[in-house]
Amino acid sequence: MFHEFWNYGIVGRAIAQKHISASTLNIRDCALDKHRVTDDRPYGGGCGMVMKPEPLARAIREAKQQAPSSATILLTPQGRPFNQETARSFAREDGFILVCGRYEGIDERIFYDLVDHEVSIGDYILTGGELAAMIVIEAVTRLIPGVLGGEDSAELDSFSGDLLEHAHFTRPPDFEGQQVPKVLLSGNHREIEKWRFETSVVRTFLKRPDLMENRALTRQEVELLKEWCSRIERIVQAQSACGTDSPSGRQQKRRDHCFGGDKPGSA
Ligand code: 4FV
Repeated sequence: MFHEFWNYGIVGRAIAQKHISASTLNIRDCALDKHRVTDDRPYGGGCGMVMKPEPLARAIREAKQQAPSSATILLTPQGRPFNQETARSFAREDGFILVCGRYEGIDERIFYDLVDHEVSIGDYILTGGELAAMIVIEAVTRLIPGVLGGEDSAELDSFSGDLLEHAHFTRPPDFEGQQVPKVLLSGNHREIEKWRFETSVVRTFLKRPDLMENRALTRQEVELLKEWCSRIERIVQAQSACGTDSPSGRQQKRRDHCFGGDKPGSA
């Protein structure tokens, strides 16, 4: 699985340009018995198989010899959720050893002194840790200085700040009758930045409010939300003023890209 991965895309380019080095160690090559067995039935019974401790321990120790300063990370659903912050912290390290399990799991005794961290890419079950390892490697490699050319910098990514990315548009200016927001064609970079900031805030507010609830908001964000609150307040006042809870208002379901509409706050 890694053979292709090491020769493809951002990771392939980063290896070719020597921004990173990467290698794999097959755990089965560390199984010394005639049939090179790496799994066995679980003590206490039950379905599925468990990864045996001996080949895995030998493999991890072999990897630690090759990379003594690297922490050993096991990909497991029981791990700490992997996110951009984790990726940033890993990118600050010299390197890391990723252990990709298979079967129901690995013998618990491996955790005692051979695994430094457990990381999960999400609350779902994979057949093996390989894909999870690739996700971690890709996310971290993008943050290595020099890997992403000038044209796209990781700094602008979603989660690089604490907001989702603004809406993106490219040619044609008219796609099936849908226009690109005029501000983006204005060349007025201050207005464009303002629009992009506001669309990021509204998208985050609507799609991932948790990203705003669990952190201190910036002064700019607070001001914008207050401005929206007062705008919404005015609308509600106006509604109650004309005492109508107009059905038309309700039906009026505005299919609005709400993230791409002309006025950023037109959510
Ligand atoms: C997983 C995850 C994951 C569990 C048993 C491999 C599988 C099998 N790893 N985030 N979610 N691993 O499902 O990291 O050994």
